[in-house]
Amino acid sequence: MKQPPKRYLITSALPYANGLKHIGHLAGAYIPADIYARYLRSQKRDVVFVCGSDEHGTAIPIQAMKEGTTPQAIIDKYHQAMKEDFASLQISFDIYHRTSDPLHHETSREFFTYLHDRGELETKETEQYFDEGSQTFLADRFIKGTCPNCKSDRAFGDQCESCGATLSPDELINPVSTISGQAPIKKKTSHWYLPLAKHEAFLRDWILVQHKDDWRPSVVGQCKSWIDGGLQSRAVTRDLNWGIKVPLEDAEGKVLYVWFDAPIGYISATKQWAINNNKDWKPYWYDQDTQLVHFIGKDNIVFHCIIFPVMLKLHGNILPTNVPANEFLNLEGDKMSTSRNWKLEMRDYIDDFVNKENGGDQCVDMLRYYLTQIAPESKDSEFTWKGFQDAVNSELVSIFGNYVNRTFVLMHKLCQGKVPKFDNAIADEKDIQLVKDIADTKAKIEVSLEQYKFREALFDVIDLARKGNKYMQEKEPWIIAKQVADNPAAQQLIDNCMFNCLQLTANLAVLINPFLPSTAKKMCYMMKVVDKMLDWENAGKLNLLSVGYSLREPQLLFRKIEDEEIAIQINKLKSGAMEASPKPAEITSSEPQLKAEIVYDDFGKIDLKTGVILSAQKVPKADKLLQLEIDLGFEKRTILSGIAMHFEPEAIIGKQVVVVANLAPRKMRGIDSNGMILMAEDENGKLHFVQPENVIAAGSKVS
Ligand code: B3M
Ligand code: ZN
Repeated sequence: MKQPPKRYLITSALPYANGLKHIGHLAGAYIPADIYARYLRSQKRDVVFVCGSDEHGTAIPIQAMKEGTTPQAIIDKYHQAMKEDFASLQISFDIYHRTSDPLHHETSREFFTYLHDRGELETKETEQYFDEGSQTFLADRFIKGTCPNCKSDRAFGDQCESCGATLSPDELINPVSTISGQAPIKKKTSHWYLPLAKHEAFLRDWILVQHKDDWRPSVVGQCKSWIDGGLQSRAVTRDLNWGIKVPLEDAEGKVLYVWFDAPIGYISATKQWAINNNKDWKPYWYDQDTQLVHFIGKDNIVFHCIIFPVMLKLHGNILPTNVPANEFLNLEGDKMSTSRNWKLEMRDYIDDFVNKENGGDQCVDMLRYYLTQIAPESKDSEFTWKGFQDAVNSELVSIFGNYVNRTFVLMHKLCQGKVPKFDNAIADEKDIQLVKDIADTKAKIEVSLEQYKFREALFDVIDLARKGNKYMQEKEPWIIAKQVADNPAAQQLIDNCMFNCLQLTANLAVLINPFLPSTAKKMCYMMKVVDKMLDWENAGKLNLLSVGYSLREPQLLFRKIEDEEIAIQINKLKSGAMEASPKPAEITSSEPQLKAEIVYDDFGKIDLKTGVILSAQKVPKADKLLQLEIDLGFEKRTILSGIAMHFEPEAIIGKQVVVVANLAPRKMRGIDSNGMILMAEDENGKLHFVQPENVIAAGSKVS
């Protein structure tokens, strides 16, 4: 067997302190790293897990402009908020640092100076856009113009917001400064560059040969296309007044490029951790027997696999052992996007689930569970609220929670709440198989985790609980219990079964611990054992609970997620996105289109009443129709309405509506529709319910 490394340094991408982070980030770079760190800690390995806020780069001053405040206020606010959110979701960083810290500035300047003094950087003079109004060079993001590709005027110097094309400032048609609104001029400026081409041979060998089999294919593939595409020199400095000042005499107004200093943030975080804990940080960055693992999203691959490793090599540091980058997580059928407000922030989940009365730690574990189960390890994956509900209700509740609960209930009922004795003499094949399953599962999970296959590992834990349920179902101790009065010897069959079920429960706690730490803790409480039992070496043992030991009453490990909770979330997501959708710049037709005039009597013939939607369901083979059951106060009606493209059935239950109550019935798809509900259509073609301002009795007259 391969000797494990002496120590591990685990990093999660440093999130920009320019806004709250969403669950896509969480699933990509934080939960997997946390599982890995917890797993290694449970093996008593030497592990340091570092992260922190990325507080430089143009993203920060841009956010400050948006919020009408200073960059400093922005980083202070979001650093604190992100730190809290990670803590709420039990991401167990050993340190959550920040790149505005003086220790980081110093570490980054030292790094730059080291490379500079050894002649590893080159300087180049280029012409860049300069804003005379504010007397500053303009970073790509500060230049706006017309997209050469789609002709939209929502294009920036780095990317077009309309068509997504990657741009350089020179390609923009009619560029203007977003700071002054003026057209910028071109001005000469010089910068320091990291000449990557010089290191091509090293990168080829290190990634494409040495790591071709143990890194994820998508990571190796992306690196290969970068290298094959020709490695350009990368500027490591910028003209900007926010960031780490370039530590040279002739560098007025220049700062280190954010992607130069941010990964160095891993080093400064390690230093700060060492100071806090009275440890030496150096072995973590210099000793070859350290396993350095970067957890990131796929958009950060080039920085962590090409640029930073070159910097590390030149600086004499160790290189990452692996960079398990994840793909993207989509949300309810669409890419997550801050500008379109199509996202689920960690904070939203914390507020709506964790901080609720029926929430707490179990809801943390529910999210951790689902995000691991759908982790985009090899391809993009998708978060849906229905999927979340299913994962919780039919796996955590019905399989894992149910197994543990049944075991406890039965041991209290059939074994007086004490761990019974196992009699080997009457052990059968099923007993032997269960013991084997426990050992096999442990071994399998270890292999998966060492290969960063978290989905698979978690599946195997649940699968073991599934096997436990099956074992218990087949043994039927509750049936045997009926025979004990006539045949006292039958009790031993029950005892054997419950002994195994209990030892399996203890094993499940050890195995689930890296993934769902609160659940494991709760199980320890129920079993009256100390958390030390969760040490990984205990997995596979069958004596974790001693014979005769009395255990507590069971607690529910997971609650169910109700349909209404899901409906509320889907609604929230959709209405949030609606608010963010761009309003048309102008009303196109000047004359509103009106139908021919009517007299009052015409209107008086229409009977309008308020109602409440009692139920809603899709009509088979009719994309647009929902079948609604409406309470009109004096009676209930079935009404078909063409709103299925706009609302999820479960999201509109309980809504007040206005109904044309005396409309002649009409048959559609074989169903009688008795009336019509009124809807308003907005400028984007989206439908809204026409409804009374406040809740009033169903059947109220509308006129
Ligand atoms: N802040 C980009 C990102 O959040 C960047 C990561 C830095 S990791 C050193 O995607
Ligand atoms: Zn475009």
